[in-house]
Amino acid sequence: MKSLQISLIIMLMLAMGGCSSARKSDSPKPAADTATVAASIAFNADSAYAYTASQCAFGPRVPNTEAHRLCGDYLAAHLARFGRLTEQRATLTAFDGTVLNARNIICEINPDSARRILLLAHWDCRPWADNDPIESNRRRPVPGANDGASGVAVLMELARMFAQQPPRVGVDILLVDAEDWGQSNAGDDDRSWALGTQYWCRHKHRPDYQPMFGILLDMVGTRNARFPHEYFSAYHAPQILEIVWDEARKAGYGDFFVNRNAIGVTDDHIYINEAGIPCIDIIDLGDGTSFFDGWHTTADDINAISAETLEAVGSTVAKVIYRF
Ligand code: AHN
Ligand code: ZN
Repeated sequence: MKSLQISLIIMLMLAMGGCSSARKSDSPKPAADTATVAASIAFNADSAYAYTASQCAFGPRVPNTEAHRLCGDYLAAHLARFGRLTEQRATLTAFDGTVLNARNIICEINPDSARRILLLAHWDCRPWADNDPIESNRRRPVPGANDGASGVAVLMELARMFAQQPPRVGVDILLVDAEDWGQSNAGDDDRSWALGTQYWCRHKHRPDYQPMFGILLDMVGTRNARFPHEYFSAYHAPQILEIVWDEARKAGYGDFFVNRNAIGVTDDHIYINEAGIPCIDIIDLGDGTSFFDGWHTTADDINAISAETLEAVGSTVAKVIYRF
C-alpha cells in the first residue's frame, strides 16, 4: 500500500514536471538556447576546401577567358540557391588599355532586414604571374587558389551555412571581379586595382545601401597564414577589427589572428571605406610586411591551401555574424 502511495506521488511529480517544462518552452528562448542552435550548424572546412578546388579546376579565372566565364556561371548558379542573386556586368578598362568583361556577383541573405553586413572577396585571377622566380613563368596566369579562390570559397560556405541557419541580420555576399589586373609598383595613389569594387561603389545593387560594416577576405587559405592588423582596416574600422580579432581569439584561432600592426594594402576595402562603409581586410600579411610566398606566382595553386586556415577564417566570421 505504502509503495503504491509513493509511486503515485512520483507519477504525480513527473506529470507536474512534464507540464511545467511544456509551459517553459512557450516562453521566449534565452540567449544561451540561440547560441546552442547557432553552434549546431558549423562552418564546414572540408566544404570550403572543396569550393576552393572547384574554382581552381576551371583554370585561372582571368577576365575575358572561357575559365572566367564558366566559373562565373558556376558561382552565380550556386549562390542563387542560398539567397537573392543579382549580377552586374560591366566593361572596365584596365591600366594597359584592355577592356575587361567583368561580372560582380551579389547574393542577399535576409533581403528584407534593415541591419546588414557586407562580406566580399575578389573572384578573378591575375593574368600574369609577374612575381614568379622563373622568368618564363611571368607571362603565365596566376592559378589563384589563395589569391582569389580562398576568400570566395569561405563566402560560399558561409552562404550555405546561413541558408540552413539564418542569422538575425541581413548579409550581402559580394564577389567582385577585376581586382587583380593592376599595375605592379605603381605607387600608393594608383587606382588600377580593384576595378570591380570601384564599379560597385558607383553602382550599388540597391539604392541608399548602407550596411553596418564590411569584411573583405583576401588570401585566407595558406597553411601558415597570419592575419595581423592591416593598416587601413585599423584606421577606418578599429571597432570592427577588435570584434573580429576578439571572436577569433575566443574560438582558439589567436595564432592566425595576431594582434600586431601591419602595412596598409591597396585592396578592395579601400574603395568600400571611401564609399562610407567601414570595412576591414582579413589578409595574410605574414610578419606584417609582405604577402605569402607564392603571391603572384604559378605556385599559388590548390597545394598551397589548408582546410584549417579556411576554418579559422570562416568560423570566426560566422561567429561575428551570429553575434549581431
Ligand atoms: C598591390 O599590390 C598594390 N595590391 C595588392 C592587392 C591584391 C592583389 N590582392 C590580391 N592581389
Ligand atoms: Zn593578386
